[in-house]
This record gives sequence, C-alpha cells and structure tokens, in this order.
Amino acid sequence: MNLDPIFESVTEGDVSAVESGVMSALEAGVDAATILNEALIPAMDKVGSLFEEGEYFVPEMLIAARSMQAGLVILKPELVAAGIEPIGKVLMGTVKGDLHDIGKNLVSMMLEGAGFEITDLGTNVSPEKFVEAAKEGINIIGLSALLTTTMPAMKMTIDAFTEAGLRDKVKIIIGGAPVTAEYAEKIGADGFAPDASQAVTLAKSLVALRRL
Ligand code: B1M
Repeated sequence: MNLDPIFESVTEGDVSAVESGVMSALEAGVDAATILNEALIPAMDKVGSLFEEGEYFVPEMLIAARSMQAGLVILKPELVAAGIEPIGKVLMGTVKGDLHDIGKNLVSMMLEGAGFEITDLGTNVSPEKFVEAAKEGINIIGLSALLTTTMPAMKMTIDAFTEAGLRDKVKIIIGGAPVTAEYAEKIGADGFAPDASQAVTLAKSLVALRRL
C-alpha cells in the first residue's frame, strides 16, 4: 500500500486525513511499525528540514506534530502488547526547559510494548521532580531532550540523583536528536539510545544486568 498520503498529511498537519490514512493502512494489513517508520517518522524529519530551510515556522511544526500524535494514538494499541507482567519500571520525562514530547512518547510506547511499566512525567520536568517521582521500585529513569540548550538539564538531573543519594538505585538512560553516546558517557548516564527500538534493547539489557 502506498503510504505517501499519510506522509503528506502529516507534513500538512491534516489531523483527520492522518487518522483516516492510518486506519485505512491498518485495515489493508500494513503493520503499525511500517506505518510509523515509513510514513510518520520520515514526515516529521521532512517538517524539520522545512523548518531549517525557512519554509515552515513554529505554528506549522506544531500542527504537523499534532497530526503525528493523532496517528500515534491509533497505532498505540497495535504497538503495545497487552496483559504481560512488567519486566521493569521506567520513569520517563523530557527535561527542564524542553517541550518536545513526540520522541519521548514513542520511546514510552515502545518500552510499554516490550513489557515495561511506564510513569510519564511529561515535558519540562525539573531535576527535583524526577528525584521526587523515583519512588521505590523504579528501575530506569529515561531522559529526553531535543534542544542543544536543554541537554545540560540532563546532567543537572543526574547530579540531582547523586545529591539525593539515589544514583546507585536507578539506571539513567538518555536520548533525543542532539544527544550522543559520547555525551551520555561525559555526563555519567548509564546509556544512550538513538531511537525508540534501541531504547528498548538498552532498557532490557540494563534490567537484565540488575538481575545478575
Ligand atoms: Co522544535 N526544534 N522547537 N518544536 N522541533 C527541533 C528539535 C529542531 C531540530 C528544528 C530545527 O531547527 N531543525 C530545533 C532544535 C535545534 C537545536 O537545539 N539544535 C527546534 C527548535 C529550535 C525549537 C524551538 C526553540 C523553536 C522556537 O520556538 N523558535 C521551540 C522550543 C520549545 C521548547 O521546547 N522550549 C520548538 C518548538 C517545537 C514545537 C512545540 C512546535 C514542536 C514540538 C511538539 C511536541 O513535541 N509536542 C516542535 C517539533 C515538532 C520539532 C521537530 C520538527 C520534530 C521533533 C519530533 O517530534 N521528531 C524537530 C526537528 C527534527 O527533529 N527533525 C524540532 C520526531 C520524533 C519521533 O523524533 O524526538 O528525535 P525525536 O525522538 C526520537 C529519537 O531522538 C529518540 O527516539 C525517538 C524515536 O525514534 N529519543 C530517545 C527521543 N527521546 C529519547 C529518550 C531515550 C532514548 C531515545 O531514552 C530515554
């Protein structure tokens, strides 16, 4: 099935066309991961390029993001496996100063699909809020940042866990478009993943390590 109309509808921010396109593709037997990886994500990359080229401004980016979220809502039940015991508990959030949440939501969704229980603190989450919420039983803290200017808040969050005496109780993983493995190492994170599926592999390996 041709997924170009879904791609186009996301770049145009047409929520109802994205919803009907995604539903038609599912009904036609296209699997959810293909719709995600071959239409929705490339469309957001295109929106980013159009923004960089000065063709799109913040409002266009925002309506495109809303239409992608609408597609994700429909795909979620397909991406998330139902009814299994959590293999670990993850506290997720986008760091202080940063309002981008599509990638974070996608990572959360994929982790949920892989059997993790997710507590999502949302966006613009302060280091203190992460520490407060990391109650007993949380295995992994997931930090997302999309802006180079908010990456330092990742280090501030890790430092807050150290200061609270909780750093050795949790594993902290980070990700987001400007984040790198080198940066993760530099700030003392336990791991970095470039995308949602590698975040699942990383989280699973960290949980397995705790059980050794
Ligand atoms: Co913003 N924005 N934005 N934006 N925005 C970017 C990030 C930017 C690269 C655009 C550009 O210039 N090309 C640029 C950042 C430049 C920089 O810092 N280097 C930028 C800017 C500048 C801004 C503003 C400052 C614009 C302004 O106001 N002048 C402003 C900042 C607001 C703020 O946060 N304080 C802003 C605002 C916005 C909107 C609100 C309009 C909207 C966000 C809506 C929302 O999220 N609800 C928006 C959007 C949509 C984008 C782009 C177009 C798309 C981001 C996205 O959702 N990608 C983006 C350009 C781009 O990235 N191509 C851009 C799709 C998503 C699936 O990918 O989030 O990378 P991503 O997540 C991936 C991986 O990174 C990874 O897995 C995900 C799935 O594969 N990942 C993790 C993410 N988190 C992870 C955590 C993990 C592991 C992996 O472990 C815990």
